[in-house]
Amino acid sequence: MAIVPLARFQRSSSLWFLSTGRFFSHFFGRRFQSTSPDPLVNVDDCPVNSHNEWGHLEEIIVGRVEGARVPPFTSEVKATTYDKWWPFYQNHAGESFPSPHLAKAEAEVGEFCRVLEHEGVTVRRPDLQDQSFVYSTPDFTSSGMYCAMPRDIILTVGNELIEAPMAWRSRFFEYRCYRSLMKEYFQKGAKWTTAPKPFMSDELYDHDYPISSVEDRHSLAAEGKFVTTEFEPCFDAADFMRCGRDIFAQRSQVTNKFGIEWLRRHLGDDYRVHELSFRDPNPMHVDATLLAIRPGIVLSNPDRPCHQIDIFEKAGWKVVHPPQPVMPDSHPLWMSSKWLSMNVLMLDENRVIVSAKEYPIHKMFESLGIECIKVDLRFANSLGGGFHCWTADVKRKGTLESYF
Ligand code: DAV
Repeated sequence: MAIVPLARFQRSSSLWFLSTGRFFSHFFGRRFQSTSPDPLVNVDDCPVNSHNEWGHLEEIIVGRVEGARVPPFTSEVKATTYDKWWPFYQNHAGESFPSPHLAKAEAEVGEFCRVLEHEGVTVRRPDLQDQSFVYSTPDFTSSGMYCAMPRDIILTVGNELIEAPMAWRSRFFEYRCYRSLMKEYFQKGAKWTTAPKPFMSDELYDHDYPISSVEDRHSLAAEGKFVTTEFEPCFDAADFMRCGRDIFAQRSQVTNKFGIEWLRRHLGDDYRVHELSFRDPNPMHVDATLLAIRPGIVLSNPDRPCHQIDIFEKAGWKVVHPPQPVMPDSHPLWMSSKWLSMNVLMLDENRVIVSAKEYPIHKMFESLGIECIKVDLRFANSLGGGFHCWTADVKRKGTLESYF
């Protein structure tokens, strides 16, 4: 539905109510339009527009490998990483991730960008900043990490870019890498919001939280206990899955209820923000656990059943369990599980960018009538993300719709 420069109509025509989507939204309670920060900017031309995970992709931000550093081994890093990697963090905090590995990752991400461009997608990249810089706030001292995973920090909701209030101290200044892009998109008509920046003081963390055994973590997660407290809002954008008017959120190690409530109130009545939970001892980012790939189909990690999957089933959605990943144990994954196999990027409802070596999941997509575009991102996976994590939506075709 076309979006007209509303402010101009308001000034010049008493027929604006009938002439615009406001007529429809008034009677049907659905959002067919948004306002622009500059009334002279026509939001039809807004460079930012993405309501879901599957609309035809036109523009995307892809993260960068260069300069990635091992974060300090803080409570929140300990709680969200596997114990086999704890000595790696203890011994290499503040150093570069191994350079030969990063060189291979950079080549893979470069190829990923070329494939996207070949498919007609405009690719944008963040600015680099020196991640070795040690900073102090009134509450803590840390060095940085990277700007590899835009999905964690940028939540795109319609014409709005929201900078997420992430919970890792090593990510406190990560937003700076995206400011050139944010300013540019704002100038061209996007809405730009930064969620309340957390202090990240000691009160935000349960410093006694990390428990090494998986069983202990299961019971803690089931009791709703995580390394982050409810001291102040925090969330990573990757803990939210967008399906038009319905947005699904996960309370995780880095996203608290305060953060989910902040987003719910910020988005207002046009959206329903649902909180989901999973049988997962270590939840962090929902996009290797649950991922909607087109209207009516959601991928659900078979190792992490969703306690509220009936929301999808009752709405007639098909719940598809992807096959087990085939990544060898020998390949280092410093920040994630092997389930990056389902962390895919939809180019549209019928085409997916998927890991070249994850053969079983190719068959699954093909059986759903979805064409696989195979790209190898294994070395880049080591930094904690697949195709979905390595990107943030800027523009997809489509309008705000309801699928539930
Ligand atoms: O292992 O499920 C994947 C996403 C991290 N950004 C995991 C985490």
